[in-house]
Amino acid sequence: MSMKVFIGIGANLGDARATVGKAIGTLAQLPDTKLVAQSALFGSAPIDSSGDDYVNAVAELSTSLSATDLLQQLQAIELAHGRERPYRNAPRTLDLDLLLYGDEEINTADLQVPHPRMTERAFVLLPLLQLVADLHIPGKGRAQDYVAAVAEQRIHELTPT
Ligand code: PH2
Ligand code: MG
Ligand code: MG
Repeated sequence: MSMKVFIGIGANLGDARATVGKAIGTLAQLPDTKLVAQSALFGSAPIDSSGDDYVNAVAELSTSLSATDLLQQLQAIELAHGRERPYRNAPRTLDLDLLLYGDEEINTADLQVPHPRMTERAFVLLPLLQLVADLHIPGKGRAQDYVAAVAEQRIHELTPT
């Protein structure tokens, strides 16, 4: 069965903008998966992190991969882009977060879906809402209802090249 899935994409090391573009292309080629839509790219100040501004985006996929298989694929793509994890929230060449997997709530040691911090972050909410204005987040309610609380976070849509 195909699941509607949303992936949060972030990068703030190296040519972040190019990396995010390439990552979306790679997501589109995952087995048993289609790229349905992609948000604009956004520039955003690091939240609980350091270094340069991030480039962020969200991709919508339709996939018959299980959440676990998809997570493994995402981690493989991160590694292929030179991702290292020296410490929590360290600057990164590429971060791919499984935000939503259909309307499932998953709580295992390796995977929590919906992503536990997604409603606290403008760099997730704004691109997501571009794709689905009336998005409902399992266990949390309307995504739009969380936007006012993140209004102080610095973020802007990047102009297409
Ligand atoms: N990712 C983090 C921590 N902080 N800040 C911004 N602006 N964008 C991110 O993608 C990001 C972050 C942890 O994954
Ligand atoms: Mg992340
Ligand atoms: Mg991550």
